Amino acid sequence: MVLEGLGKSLHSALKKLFGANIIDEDLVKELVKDIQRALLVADVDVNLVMAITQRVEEQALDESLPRGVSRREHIVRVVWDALAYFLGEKPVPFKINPGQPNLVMMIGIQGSGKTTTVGKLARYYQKRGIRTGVICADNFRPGAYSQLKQLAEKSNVPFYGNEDEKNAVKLAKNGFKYMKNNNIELILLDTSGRHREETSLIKEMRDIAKAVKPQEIVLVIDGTLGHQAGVQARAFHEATDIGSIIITKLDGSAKGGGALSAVAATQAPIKFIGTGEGLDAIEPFNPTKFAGRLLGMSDIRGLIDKVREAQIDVDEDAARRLMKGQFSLTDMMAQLKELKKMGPIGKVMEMLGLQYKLPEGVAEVQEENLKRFEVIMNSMTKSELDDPKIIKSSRIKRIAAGSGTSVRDVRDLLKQYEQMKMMMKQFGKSRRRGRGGVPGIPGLPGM
Ligand SMILES: Nc1nc2c(ncn2[C@@H]2O[C@H](COP(=O)(O)OP(=O)(O)OP(=O)(O)O)[C@@H](O)[C@H]2O)c(=O)[nH]1
Ligand SMILES: [Mg+2]
Repeated sequence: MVLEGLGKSLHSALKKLFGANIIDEDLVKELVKDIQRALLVADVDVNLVMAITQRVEEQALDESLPRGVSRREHIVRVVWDALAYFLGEKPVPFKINPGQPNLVMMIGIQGSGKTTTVGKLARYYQKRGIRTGVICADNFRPGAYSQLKQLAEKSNVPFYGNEDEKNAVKLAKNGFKYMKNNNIELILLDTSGRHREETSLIKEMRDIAKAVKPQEIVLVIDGTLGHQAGVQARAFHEATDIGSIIITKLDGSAKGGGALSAVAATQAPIKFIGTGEGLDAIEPFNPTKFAGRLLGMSDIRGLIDKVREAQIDVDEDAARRLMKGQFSLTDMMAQLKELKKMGPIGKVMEMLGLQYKLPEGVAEVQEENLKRFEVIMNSMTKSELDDPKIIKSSRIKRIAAGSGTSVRDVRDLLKQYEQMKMMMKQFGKSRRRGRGGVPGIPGLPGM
């Protein structure tokens, strides 16, 4: 995954939130510290880190919760929004006029990933039905021609290059002509990376751009630069108003968070990110989605809806009794109903990113079962409901007959009860040992 380290630590910060019993100022402070630590390790600029977490701190305990939104949901959303905000604006794809030659030119310092990115983009757009071609205007590095030629062949896109031509501007012009003659809609121009710094890079960009008038100029930045990437991005963004950015090597780089946030801070639009050496390792950059992925939640709406649906006012007394193992059949029924409300519980857990497996049987509370249990319980006395231990075989027979069910049905109910009681006891114990209960399952001890 992209930025695995950052994702993991942000995710575990949020997990704490879901596992906590009380959400107060101390917890938010702890959350903020965890987020700060995670961002700093990902090489996010200190000032940005402070700005992000200040936003979280200010809004997390905001008194006015929107109607129907719980504190937990609210905090998740605040963190998510803060990250997305600092990762940039809405996604902006390349503007490609169909049927026209659209020239997109790549620039970037040595080894930033231009040629690889041209290869990836060619494949990406070709697959989406846009006639795409690539031009090698790198007359500087000896291997450049064959590198791009091979990439083009792999994706079956037209290639233009000329190893004997030493003039980059001429290469670009001839290539453009060639592509136009072949009715290519998206023409990707690869340039040389002889530059070590921004000024010489920008000069060459101007020379070539003057000659071929690209529709868009893309600065390719190496994500392993961390927040230093911001310097390049800023110089570039100031020099052109048709510029966008692609950040490469975000796979496995501990510093990618720094590069992303620093570049976003310059307001230059980040259009794609490179996430590997392979030809398919490129994806459009969408700040909101990306922030969600970093938090380990791919779908914030889905998550919030689920959490909301599942939100239950927990009766504190009942919870306390449950944890002491004082657990009646009536309590069980209430719990089963709450569990059912959450829908497929595994899904909820997955969305919260928690790998917790409920004991078998508990998760699969079927509508039918619930109804049958209710019918059976209606034939029980109050003392039987409160203390099912006293239900031995003669009582079982009586209850089965009275409720029109079978002895086996009654035993099933009692079995389910025993299982659940055991589970409650275990949660109670693990909580006392400080491991928390079932994080995030409202209605079960552990909230
Ligand atoms: N892991 C990883 N490696 C990448 C990515 N993009 C490019 N690379 C690698 O980075 C190295 C340089 O990539 P190139 O595409 O040749 O870079 P360039 O900017 O064209 O280099 P010059 O033409 O010499 O300026 C190659 O080894 C690529 O495989 C990426 O997203 N992830
Ligand atoms: Mg190259």
